[in-house]
Amino acid sequence: WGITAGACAIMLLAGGGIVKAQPQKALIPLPVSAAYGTESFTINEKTTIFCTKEVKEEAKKLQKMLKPATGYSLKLTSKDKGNSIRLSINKGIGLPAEGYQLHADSKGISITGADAAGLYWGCQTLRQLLPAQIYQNSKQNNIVWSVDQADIKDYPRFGWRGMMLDCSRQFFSADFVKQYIDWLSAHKINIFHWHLTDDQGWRIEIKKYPLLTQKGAWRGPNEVLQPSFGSGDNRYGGYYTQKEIKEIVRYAAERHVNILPEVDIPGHSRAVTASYPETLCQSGDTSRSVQGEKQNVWCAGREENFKMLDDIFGEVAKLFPFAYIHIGGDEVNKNYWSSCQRDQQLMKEMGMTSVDQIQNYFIKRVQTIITQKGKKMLGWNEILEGGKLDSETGVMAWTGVDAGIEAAQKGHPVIMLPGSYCYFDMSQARGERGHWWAGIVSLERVYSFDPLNNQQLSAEENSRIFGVQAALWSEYLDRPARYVEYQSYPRICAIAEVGWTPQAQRQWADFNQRVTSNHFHRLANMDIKFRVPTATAT
Ligand code: TNX
Repeated sequence: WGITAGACAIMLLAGGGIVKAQPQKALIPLPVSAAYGTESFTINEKTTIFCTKEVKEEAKKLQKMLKPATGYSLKLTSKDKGNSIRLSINKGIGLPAEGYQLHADSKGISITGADAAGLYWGCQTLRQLLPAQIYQNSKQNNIVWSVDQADIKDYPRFGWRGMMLDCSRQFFSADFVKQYIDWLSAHKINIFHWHLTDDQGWRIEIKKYPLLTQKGAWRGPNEVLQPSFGSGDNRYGGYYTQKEIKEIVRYAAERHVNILPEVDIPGHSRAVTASYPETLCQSGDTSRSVQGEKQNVWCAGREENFKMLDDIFGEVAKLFPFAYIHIGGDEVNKNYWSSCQRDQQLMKEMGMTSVDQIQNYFIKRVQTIITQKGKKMLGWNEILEGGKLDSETGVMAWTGVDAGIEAAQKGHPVIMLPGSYCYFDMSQARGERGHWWAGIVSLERVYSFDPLNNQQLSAEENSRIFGVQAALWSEYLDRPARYVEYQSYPRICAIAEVGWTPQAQRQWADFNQRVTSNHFHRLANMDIKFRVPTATAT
Protein backbone atom coordinates (compact mmCIF):
# COMPACT_ATOMS: atom_id res chain seq x y z
CA TRP A 1 0.00 0.00 0.00
CA GLY A 2 1.07 3.49 -0.67
CA ILE A 3 1.55 6.22 1.86
CA THR A 4 -0.56 9.31 1.52
CA ALA A 5 -0.65 12.40 3.65
CA GLY A 6 -3.68 13.64 5.48
CA ALA A 7 -6.26 11.75 7.50
CA CYS A 8 -9.10 12.90 5.30
CA ALA A 9 -7.33 12.33 2.02
CA ILE A 10 -8.19 9.50 -0.28
CA MET A 11 -5.80 6.65 0.40
CA LEU A 12 -4.31 4.44 -2.27
CA LEU A 13 -3.76 0.80 -1.50
CA ALA A 14 -1.04 -1.20 -3.24
CA GLY A 15 -3.60 -3.47 -4.90
CA GLY A 16 -4.99 -0.47 -6.71
CA GLY A 17 -8.14 -0.30 -4.59
CA ILE A 18 -9.15 3.06 -3.20
CA VAL A 19 -10.26 3.32 0.39
CA LYS A 20 -11.45 6.47 2.12
CA ALA A 21 -9.59 7.22 5.32
CA GLN A 22 -11.91 6.58 8.17
CA PRO A 23 -12.67 9.63 10.20
CA GLN A 24 -11.93 7.92 13.52
CA LYS A 25 -8.22 8.17 12.67
CA ALA A 26 -8.41 11.94 13.06
CA LEU A 27 -4.91 12.17 14.52
CA ILE A 28 -3.77 15.41 16.17
CA PRO A 29 -1.20 16.56 15.31
CA LEU A 30 -1.61 15.21 11.80
CA PRO A 31 1.29 12.89 10.89
CA VAL A 32 3.64 13.47 7.98
CA SER A 33 2.21 10.44 6.23
CA ALA A 34 -0.43 7.88 7.06
CA ALA A 35 -2.22 5.16 5.16
CA TYR A 36 -4.97 2.95 6.49
CA GLY A 37 -6.23 -0.47 5.47
CA THR A 38 -9.10 -2.79 6.26
CA GLU A 39 -7.45 -5.22 8.69
CA SER A 40 -7.41 -4.59 12.42
CA PHE A 41 -5.70 -5.74 15.59
CA THR A 42 -7.33 -6.01 18.98
CA ILE A 43 -5.40 -5.56 22.19
CA ASN A 44 -6.52 -8.06 24.83
CA GLU A 45 -5.25 -9.16 28.23
CA LYS A 46 -2.85 -11.64 26.57
CA THR A 47 -1.20 -9.05 24.34
CA THR A 48 2.45 -8.56 25.21
CA ILE A 49 4.79 -5.64 24.76
CA PHE A 50 7.90 -6.91 23.01
CA CYS A 51 10.96 -4.85 23.79
CA THR A 52 14.71 -5.04 24.05
CA LYS A 53 16.54 -3.76 27.11
CA GLU A 54 17.22 -0.48 25.33
CA VAL A 55 13.54 0.41 25.15
CA LYS A 56 12.34 -1.12 28.39
CA GLU A 57 11.72 2.25 30.01
CA GLU A 58 9.51 3.33 27.12
CA ALA A 59 7.74 -0.04 27.18
CA LYS A 60 6.90 0.45 30.86
CA LYS A 61 5.42 3.83 30.04
CA LEU A 62 3.18 2.32 27.36
CA GLN A 63 2.15 -0.40 29.78
CA LYS A 64 1.25 2.28 32.33
CA MET A 65 -0.63 4.31 29.72
CA LEU A 66 -2.81 1.42 28.59
CA LYS A 67 -3.54 -0.02 32.02
CA PRO A 68 -6.18 2.21 33.65
CA ALA A 69 -8.83 2.13 30.90
CA THR A 70 -8.27 -1.44 29.65
CA GLY A 71 -7.59 -2.91 33.05
CA TYR A 72 -4.89 -5.05 31.43
CA SER A 73 -1.40 -5.36 32.87
CA LEU A 74 0.29 -6.16 29.58
CA LYS A 75 3.44 -8.22 30.07
CA LEU A 76 6.78 -7.04 28.78
CA THR A 77 8.66 -9.72 26.90
CA SER A 78 11.97 -10.14 25.13
CA LYS A 79 10.65 -13.02 22.98
CA ASP A 80 8.02 -12.16 20.43
CA LYS A 81 5.37 -14.87 20.27
CA GLY A 82 2.79 -12.88 18.34
CA ASN A 83 -0.21 -10.92 19.68
CA SER A 84 2.22 -8.18 20.53
CA ILE A 85 3.07 -4.52 20.38
CA ARG A 86 6.70 -4.42 19.29
CA LEU A 87 8.75 -1.44 20.40
CA SER A 88 12.20 -0.54 19.16
CA ILE A 89 14.59 2.31 18.52
CA ASN A 90 16.48 2.39 15.27
CA LYS A 91 18.68 5.37 14.55
CA GLY A 92 19.14 4.03 11.03
CA ILE A 93 15.51 4.30 9.88
CA GLY A 94 16.29 7.59 8.22
CA LEU A 95 13.91 9.72 10.27
CA PRO A 96 14.89 12.96 11.99
CA ALA A 97 15.02 13.39 15.77
CA GLU A 98 11.71 12.56 17.50
CA GLY A 99 10.52 10.66 14.40
CA TYR A 100 8.82 7.26 14.44
CA GLN A 101 7.16 4.66 12.27
CA LEU A 102 4.02 2.85 13.32
CA HIS A 103 2.72 -0.22 11.59
CA ALA A 104 -0.47 -2.02 12.55
CA ASP A 105 -2.16 -4.99 10.89
CA SER A 106 -4.07 -8.08 11.93
CA LYS A 107 -0.91 -9.66 13.37
CA GLY A 108 0.13 -6.88 15.68
CA ILE A 109 1.53 -3.41 16.07
CA SER A 110 5.10 -2.23 15.77
CA ILE A 111 6.47 1.17 16.65
CA THR A 112 10.03 2.15 15.83
CA GLY A 113 11.45 5.42 17.06
CA ALA A 114 14.43 7.30 15.65
CA ASP A 115 15.16 7.91 19.35
CA ALA A 116 13.42 7.43 22.69
CA ALA A 117 11.31 10.56 22.23
CA GLY A 118 10.20 9.37 18.79
CA LEU A 119 9.16 6.04 20.23
CA TYR A 120 7.21 7.84 22.94
CA TRP A 121 5.39 10.03 20.39
CA GLY A 122 4.62 6.88 18.43
CA CYS A 123 2.98 5.45 21.55
CA GLN A 124 0.92 8.65 21.83
CA THR A 125 -0.23 8.09 18.25
CA LEU A 126 -1.19 4.52 19.16
CA ARG A 127 -3.36 5.88 21.96
CA GLN A 128 -5.16 8.11 19.46
CA LEU A 129 -5.76 5.11 17.17
CA LEU A 130 -7.59 3.34 19.99
CA PRO A 131 -11.15 4.18 21.08
CA ALA A 132 -11.22 7.53 22.89
CA GLN A 133 -12.08 5.84 26.20
CA ILE A 134 -8.43 4.79 26.38
CA TYR A 135 -7.86 8.18 28.07
CA GLN A 136 -10.09 7.30 31.03
CA ASN A 137 -8.32 6.61 34.28
CA SER A 138 -10.62 3.82 35.39
CA LYS A 139 -11.49 0.50 33.80
CA GLN A 140 -13.94 0.78 30.89
CA ASN A 141 -16.17 -2.21 30.26
CA ASN A 142 -17.44 -3.53 26.94
CA ILE A 143 -14.90 -1.77 24.77
CA VAL A 144 -13.07 -3.56 22.01
CA TRP A 145 -9.57 -2.13 22.06
CA SER A 146 -8.92 -2.44 18.38
CA VAL A 147 -6.60 -0.54 16.09
CA ASP A 148 -7.21 -0.41 12.36
CA GLN A 149 -4.53 -1.32 9.88
CA ALA A 150 -2.20 1.63 9.58
CA ASP A 151 1.17 2.60 8.21
CA ILE A 152 2.44 5.87 9.64
CA LYS A 153 5.71 7.69 9.18
CA ASP A 154 6.07 10.80 11.24
CA TYR A 155 8.42 13.47 12.59
CA PRO A 156 8.10 17.09 13.77
CA ARG A 157 8.46 20.27 11.75
CA PHE A 158 10.03 22.08 14.74
CA GLY A 159 12.23 20.68 17.49
CA TRP A 160 10.77 23.24 19.92
CA ARG A 161 7.01 23.03 20.43
CA GLY A 162 6.11 24.87 23.58
CA MET A 163 3.37 26.04 25.89
CA MET A 164 3.73 28.65 28.64
CA LEU A 165 1.61 28.79 31.77
CA ASP A 166 1.68 31.85 34.02
CA CYS A 167 1.73 30.45 37.56
CA SER A 168 2.37 33.84 39.19
CA ARG A 169 -0.83 35.82 38.60
CA GLN A 170 -2.74 32.69 39.60
CA PHE A 171 -1.16 29.85 41.48
CA PHE A 172 -1.68 26.32 40.21
CA SER A 173 -0.95 23.36 42.47
CA ALA A 174 1.97 21.05 41.74
CA ASP A 175 -0.54 18.32 40.92
CA PHE A 176 -2.31 20.53 38.42
CA VAL A 177 0.99 21.45 36.77
CA LYS A 178 1.74 17.74 36.34
CA GLN A 179 -1.68 17.14 34.85
CA TYR A 180 -1.17 20.06 32.47
CA ILE A 181 2.18 18.64 31.33
CA ASP A 182 0.62 15.23 30.78
CA TRP A 183 -2.00 16.78 28.49
CA LEU A 184 0.74 18.61 26.56
CA SER A 185 2.66 15.38 25.99
CA ALA A 186 -0.49 13.75 24.61
CA HIS A 187 -0.24 16.42 21.89
CA LYS A 188 3.50 15.89 21.29
CA ILE A 189 4.35 19.28 22.78
CA ASN A 190 7.86 18.97 24.16
CA ILE A 191 8.47 22.21 26.06
CA PHE A 192 6.66 23.45 29.14
CA HIS A 193 7.60 27.09 29.71
CA TRP A 194 7.01 27.72 33.39
CA HIS A 195 6.44 31.41 34.19
CA LEU A 196 7.44 31.25 37.86
CA THR A 197 7.75 34.85 38.95
CA ASP A 198 5.97 38.13 38.31
CA ASP A 199 4.74 41.22 40.16
CA GLN A 200 1.89 39.26 41.71
CA GLY A 201 3.82 36.36 43.19
CA TRP A 202 7.17 34.58 43.42
CA ARG A 203 6.55 30.85 43.09
CA ILE A 204 9.93 29.09 43.30
CA GLU A 205 11.61 28.28 46.58
CA ILE A 206 15.09 29.82 46.71
CA LYS A 207 16.94 28.55 49.78
CA LYS A 208 19.28 31.52 50.02
CA TYR A 209 16.44 34.09 49.93
CA PRO A 210 13.56 32.64 51.94
CA LEU A 211 11.56 35.88 52.01
CA LEU A 212 10.95 35.55 48.27
CA THR A 213 8.39 32.88 49.09
CA GLN A 214 7.66 33.64 52.77
CA LYS A 215 6.51 37.10 51.74
CA GLY A 216 6.64 37.36 47.97
CA ALA A 217 4.37 34.39 47.28
CA TRP A 218 1.35 35.88 49.06
CA ARG A 219 -1.20 38.58 48.32
CA GLY A 220 -3.75 40.06 50.71
CA PRO A 221 -4.61 43.04 52.89
CA ASN A 222 -1.92 42.10 55.42
CA GLU A 223 0.68 40.90 52.93
CA VAL A 224 3.50 42.72 51.16
CA LEU A 225 1.67 42.19 47.87
CA GLN A 226 -1.74 43.79 47.64
CA PRO A 227 -4.78 41.78 46.58
CA SER A 228 -5.13 41.80 42.83
CA PHE A 229 -6.65 39.85 39.97
CA GLY A 230 -9.69 38.69 41.83
CA SER A 231 -7.93 37.73 45.04
CA GLY A 232 -10.19 39.65 47.36
CA ASP A 233 -9.78 37.18 50.19
CA ASN A 234 -7.39 37.42 53.09
CA ARG A 235 -4.43 35.56 51.79
CA TYR A 236 -3.87 34.13 48.34
CA GLY A 237 -0.81 32.52 46.88
CA GLY A 238 1.55 29.60 47.14
CA TYR A 239 4.83 28.38 45.77
CA TYR A 240 6.62 25.25 44.64
CA THR A 241 9.20 23.78 46.99
CA GLN A 242 12.46 22.59 45.46
CA LYS A 243 11.35 19.05 46.23
CA GLU A 244 8.11 19.54 44.30
CA ILE A 245 10.01 21.10 41.41
CA LYS A 246 12.36 18.12 41.17
CA GLU A 247 9.37 15.79 41.07
CA ILE A 248 7.69 17.88 38.33
CA VAL A 249 10.92 17.91 36.30
CA ARG A 250 11.14 14.11 36.63
CA TYR A 251 7.48 13.70 35.69
CA ALA A 252 7.92 15.89 32.61
CA ALA A 253 11.12 14.13 31.53
CA GLU A 254 9.30 10.81 31.69
CA ARG A 255 6.94 12.32 29.11
CA HIS A 256 9.75 13.74 26.98
CA VAL A 257 8.79 17.28 27.96
CA ASN A 258 11.55 19.73 28.86
CA ILE A 259 10.83 22.44 31.38
CA LEU A 260 11.98 25.95 30.58
CA PRO A 261 11.97 27.93 33.85
CA GLU A 262 11.36 31.68 33.69
CA VAL A 263 12.42 34.15 36.36
CA ASP A 264 11.23 37.51 35.03
CA ILE A 265 13.68 40.39 35.59
CA PRO A 266 14.49 43.31 35.78
CA GLY A 267 10.84 44.47 35.50
CA HIS A 268 7.78 42.49 36.60
CA SER A 269 9.60 42.15 39.92
CA ARG A 270 7.28 43.61 42.56
CA ALA A 271 7.30 40.27 44.42
CA VAL A 272 11.08 40.62 44.83
CA THR A 273 11.21 44.31 45.65
CA ALA A 274 8.41 43.98 48.21
CA SER A 275 10.25 41.10 49.94
CA TYR A 276 13.75 42.60 49.71
CA PRO A 277 13.23 46.38 49.33
CA GLU A 278 16.99 47.00 49.08
CA THR A 279 16.89 45.61 45.52
CA LEU A 280 14.83 48.61 44.38
CA CYS A 281 15.97 51.79 42.75
CA GLN A 282 16.45 54.74 45.10
CA SER A 283 13.79 56.79 43.46
CA GLY A 284 10.72 58.72 44.39
CA ASP A 285 9.15 57.79 41.08
CA THR A 286 5.48 56.91 41.36
CA SER A 287 4.80 55.86 37.78
CA ARG A 288 3.31 52.46 37.06
CA SER A 289 4.17 49.60 34.76
CA VAL A 290 1.90 48.58 31.89
CA GLN A 291 0.06 46.33 34.31
CA GLY A 292 -0.29 49.13 36.88
CA GLU A 293 2.45 48.09 39.29
CA LYS A 294 4.63 50.56 41.17
CA GLN A 295 8.22 49.95 42.26
CA ASN A 296 8.77 46.71 40.42
CA VAL A 297 12.20 47.19 38.82
CA TRP A 298 15.58 45.89 39.99
CA CYS A 299 18.15 48.65 40.45
CA ALA A 300 20.97 48.26 37.92
CA GLY A 301 23.35 50.50 39.87
CA ARG A 302 23.40 48.33 43.00
CA GLU A 303 26.21 45.80 42.61
CA GLU A 304 24.84 43.46 45.30
CA ASN A 305 21.81 42.85 43.09
CA PHE A 306 23.94 40.93 40.62
CA LYS A 307 25.30 38.80 43.45
CA MET A 308 21.73 38.02 44.45
CA LEU A 309 20.81 37.18 40.86
CA ASP A 310 23.86 34.95 40.62
CA ASP A 311 22.66 33.04 43.69
CA ILE A 312 19.09 32.80 42.43
CA PHE A 313 20.05 31.58 38.96
CA GLY A 314 22.55 29.20 40.56
CA GLU A 315 19.70 27.46 42.36
CA VAL A 316 17.47 27.59 39.27
CA ALA A 317 20.23 26.08 37.10
CA LYS A 318 20.63 23.18 39.52
CA LEU A 319 16.91 22.42 39.63
CA PHE A 320 16.24 22.37 35.90
CA PRO A 321 18.33 20.14 33.63
CA PHE A 322 17.11 21.88 30.45
CA ALA A 323 19.77 23.77 28.44
CA TYR A 324 17.89 27.11 28.55
CA ILE A 325 16.88 29.52 31.29
CA HIS A 326 14.39 32.30 30.51
CA ILE A 327 15.12 35.63 32.19
CA GLY A 328 12.04 37.60 31.10
CA GLY A 329 13.21 41.10 30.24
CA ASP A 330 9.81 42.38 29.11
CA GLU A 331 8.02 45.67 29.76
CA VAL A 332 10.58 47.29 32.06
CA ASN A 333 9.41 50.61 33.50
CA LYS A 334 12.65 52.49 32.86
CA ASN A 335 11.43 55.61 34.66
CA TYR A 336 12.97 54.14 37.80
CA TRP A 337 16.40 54.05 36.23
CA SER A 338 15.97 57.65 34.98
CA SER A 339 15.33 58.92 38.48
CA CYS A 340 17.54 56.71 40.66
CA GLN A 341 20.82 58.23 41.87
CA ARG A 342 22.66 54.93 41.68
CA ASP A 343 21.51 54.26 38.12
CA GLN A 344 22.42 57.81 37.09
CA GLN A 345 25.85 57.29 38.60
CA LEU A 346 26.19 54.02 36.67
CA MET A 347 25.25 55.76 33.43
CA LYS A 348 27.91 58.40 34.03
CA GLU A 349 30.61 55.86 34.84
CA MET A 350 29.80 53.71 31.82
CA GLY A 351 29.36 56.67 29.48
CA MET A 352 25.77 55.72 28.71
CA THR A 353 23.39 58.20 27.14
CA SER A 354 20.04 56.43 27.49
CA VAL A 355 18.18 54.13 29.87
CA ASP A 356 17.88 51.60 27.04
CA GLN A 357 21.60 51.14 27.48
CA ILE A 358 21.01 50.35 31.14
CA GLN A 359 18.60 47.66 30.03
CA ASN A 360 21.29 46.23 27.76
CA TYR A 361 23.88 46.48 30.56
CA PHE A 362 21.58 44.64 32.95
CA ILE A 363 20.66 41.88 30.50
CA LYS A 364 24.30 41.42 29.51
CA ARG A 365 25.32 40.96 33.14
CA VAL A 366 22.61 38.35 33.55
CA GLN A 367 23.72 36.73 30.30
CA THR A 368 27.18 36.29 31.82
CA ILE A 369 25.65 34.76 34.95
CA ILE A 370 23.53 32.32 32.94
CA THR A 371 26.38 31.21 30.68
CA GLN A 372 28.69 30.77 33.69
CA LYS A 373 26.14 28.28 35.00
CA GLY A 374 26.52 26.31 31.77
CA LYS A 375 23.13 27.39 30.42
CA LYS A 376 21.88 29.32 27.43
CA MET A 377 19.76 32.40 27.95
CA LEU A 378 16.34 33.18 26.51
CA GLY A 379 14.36 36.36 26.94
CA TRP A 380 11.32 38.25 25.64
CA ASN A 381 12.03 40.35 22.56
CA GLU A 382 12.69 43.56 24.55
CA ILE A 383 16.08 42.13 25.57
CA LEU A 384 17.35 43.42 22.22
CA GLU A 385 16.73 47.04 23.23
CA GLY A 386 19.72 49.28 23.78
CA GLY A 387 22.57 47.18 22.38
CA LYS A 388 23.96 43.86 21.33
CA LEU A 389 23.80 40.48 23.03
CA ASP A 390 25.63 37.20 22.34
CA SER A 391 24.28 35.60 19.21
CA GLU A 392 23.57 32.35 21.16
CA THR A 393 21.01 34.18 23.30
CA GLY A 394 17.52 33.18 22.22
CA VAL A 395 14.65 35.59 21.68
CA MET A 396 10.97 34.91 22.22
CA ALA A 397 8.99 37.12 19.85
CA TRP A 398 5.72 38.04 21.55
CA THR A 399 4.91 41.61 20.46
CA GLY A 400 4.58 40.48 16.85
CA VAL A 401 6.13 38.52 14.00
CA ASP A 402 8.24 41.62 13.21
CA ALA A 403 10.08 41.26 16.50
CA GLY A 404 11.03 37.71 15.54
CA ILE A 405 12.16 38.83 12.11
CA GLU A 406 14.35 41.53 13.63
CA ALA A 407 15.91 39.06 16.08
CA ALA A 408 16.61 36.54 13.30
CA GLN A 409 18.24 39.30 11.23
CA LYS A 410 20.46 40.11 14.19
CA GLY A 411 21.58 36.48 14.29
CA HIS A 412 19.64 35.16 17.29
CA PRO A 413 17.75 31.90 17.56
CA VAL A 414 14.05 32.75 17.70
CA ILE A 415 10.92 31.22 19.14
CA MET A 416 7.76 32.68 17.63
CA LEU A 417 4.73 33.38 19.80
CA PRO A 418 3.16 36.59 18.51
CA GLY A 419 0.30 37.58 20.80
CA SER A 420 -2.22 37.89 17.99
CA TYR A 421 -1.90 34.17 17.19
CA CYS A 422 -0.43 32.54 20.27
CA TYR A 423 -1.75 34.31 23.39
CA PHE A 424 -4.39 32.12 24.89
CA ASP A 425 -5.42 34.74 27.45
CA MET A 426 -7.08 36.54 24.49
CA SER A 427 -10.80 36.04 23.84
CA GLN A 428 -11.73 33.18 21.54
CA ALA A 429 -14.76 34.96 20.08
CA ARG A 430 -16.32 38.39 20.07
CA GLY A 431 -17.95 39.27 23.38
CA GLU A 432 -16.37 36.36 25.17
CA ARG A 433 -14.29 36.41 28.33
CA GLY A 434 -10.58 37.07 27.97
CA HIS A 435 -7.95 39.70 27.27
CA TRP A 436 -8.24 41.97 24.25
CA TRP A 437 -5.00 43.77 23.43
CA ALA A 438 -3.94 41.33 20.70
CA GLY A 439 -7.42 40.89 19.23
CA ILE A 440 -9.53 37.77 19.03
CA VAL A 441 -7.45 34.61 19.00
CA SER A 442 -9.90 32.03 17.73
CA LEU A 443 -9.02 28.40 17.10
CA GLU A 444 -8.88 29.17 13.38
CA ARG A 445 -6.61 32.14 14.00
CA VAL A 446 -4.13 30.00 15.96
CA TYR A 447 -4.23 27.36 13.26
CA SER A 448 -3.52 29.92 10.52
CA PHE A 449 -0.11 30.79 11.96
CA ASP A 450 2.91 29.80 9.91
CA PRO A 451 6.09 30.73 11.84
CA LEU A 452 8.26 30.44 8.72
CA ASN A 453 6.22 32.60 6.36
CA ASN A 454 8.66 35.52 6.47
CA GLN A 455 9.42 36.85 2.99
CA GLN A 456 11.87 39.44 4.35
CA LEU A 457 14.25 36.79 5.64
CA SER A 458 16.93 34.91 3.76
CA ALA A 459 16.76 31.12 4.04
CA GLU A 460 19.58 31.20 6.56
CA GLU A 461 17.89 33.85 8.71
CA ASN A 462 14.59 31.99 8.55
CA SER A 463 16.28 28.80 9.73
CA ARG A 464 17.04 30.59 13.01
CA ILE A 465 13.34 30.40 13.81
CA PHE A 466 13.57 27.07 15.51
CA GLY A 467 10.38 26.89 17.49
CA VAL A 468 6.85 27.96 18.13
CA GLN A 469 4.88 28.37 21.33
CA ALA A 470 1.67 29.54 22.82
CA ALA A 471 1.25 31.27 26.19
CA LEU A 472 -1.48 31.45 28.76
CA TRP A 473 -1.17 34.49 31.01
CA SER A 474 -3.39 34.15 34.03
CA GLU A 475 -4.38 37.63 35.24
CA TYR A 476 -7.77 37.31 33.55
CA LEU A 477 -8.53 33.76 34.56
CA ASP A 478 -11.20 33.96 37.23
CA ARG A 479 -10.58 32.24 40.50
CA PRO A 480 -10.80 29.42 41.13
CA ALA A 481 -8.90 29.39 37.86
CA ARG A 482 -11.26 26.95 36.21
CA TYR A 483 -10.95 28.83 32.93
CA VAL A 484 -7.39 27.58 32.50
CA GLU A 485 -8.72 24.53 30.67
CA TYR A 486 -11.30 26.53 28.73
CA GLN A 487 -8.64 28.97 27.51
CA SER A 488 -6.15 26.17 26.75
CA TYR A 489 -8.23 23.66 24.79
CA PRO A 490 -8.77 23.14 21.95
CA ARG A 491 -6.34 25.95 21.07
CA ILE A 492 -3.40 23.84 22.29
CA CYS A 493 -4.43 21.22 19.70
CA ALA A 494 -3.95 23.89 17.03
CA ILE A 495 -0.56 25.08 18.24
CA ALA A 496 0.56 21.45 18.55
CA GLU A 497 -0.20 20.93 14.87
CA VAL A 498 1.40 24.25 13.85
CA GLY A 499 4.57 23.01 15.53
CA TRP A 500 4.48 19.44 14.28
CA THR A 501 2.84 19.05 10.87
CA PRO A 502 4.41 20.13 7.55
CA GLN A 503 2.84 23.42 6.47
CA ALA A 504 1.77 22.05 3.07
CA GLN A 505 -0.39 19.43 4.76
CA ARG A 506 -2.27 21.74 7.09
CA GLN A 507 -5.80 22.71 6.16
CA TRP A 508 -8.14 24.44 8.54
CA ALA A 509 -11.32 22.63 7.44
CA ASP A 510 -9.64 19.26 7.82
CA PHE A 511 -8.20 20.15 11.23
CA ASN A 512 -11.49 21.56 12.46
CA GLN A 513 -13.23 18.37 11.41
CA ARG A 514 -10.70 16.20 13.24
CA VAL A 515 -10.87 18.31 16.40
CA THR A 516 -14.60 18.66 16.71
CA SER A 517 -15.37 15.06 15.82
CA ASN A 518 -12.94 12.61 17.33
CA HIS A 519 -10.54 14.73 19.29
CA PHE A 520 -13.23 16.30 21.45
CA HIS A 521 -14.03 12.77 22.63
CA ARG A 522 -10.40 12.30 23.60
CA LEU A 523 -10.32 15.61 25.48
CA ALA A 524 -13.57 14.73 27.23
CA ASN A 525 -12.20 11.35 28.25
CA MET A 526 -9.11 13.10 29.61
CA ASP A 527 -11.59 15.15 31.65
CA ILE A 528 -10.40 18.47 30.23
CA LYS A 529 -13.01 21.21 30.56
CA PHE A 530 -12.38 22.52 27.08
CA ARG A 531 -14.31 25.13 25.13
CA VAL A 532 -16.91 23.84 22.73
CA PRO A 533 -17.33 26.26 19.83
CA THR A 534 -20.66 28.07 19.83
CA ALA A 535 -22.72 29.16 16.85
CA THR A 536 -21.56 32.73 17.41
CA ALA A 537 -17.89 31.84 17.56
CA THR A 538 -15.73 33.39 14.87
C1 TNX B 1 2.20 41.03 28.29
S1 TNX B 1 3.96 38.90 27.12
C2 TNX B 1 3.01 40.44 29.24
C3 TNX B 1 2.40 39.75 30.38
C4 TNX B 1 0.91 39.90 30.40
C5 TNX B 1 0.38 39.73 29.00
C6 TNX B 1 -1.11 39.77 28.91
C7 TNX B 1 4.86 39.48 28.14
C8 TNX B 1 6.23 39.12 27.96
N1 TNX B 1 4.36 40.30 29.09
O1 TNX B 1 2.95 40.21 31.58
O2 TNX B 1 0.37 38.96 31.25
O3 TNX B 1 0.90 40.73 28.18
O4 TNX B 1 -1.53 39.38 27.64
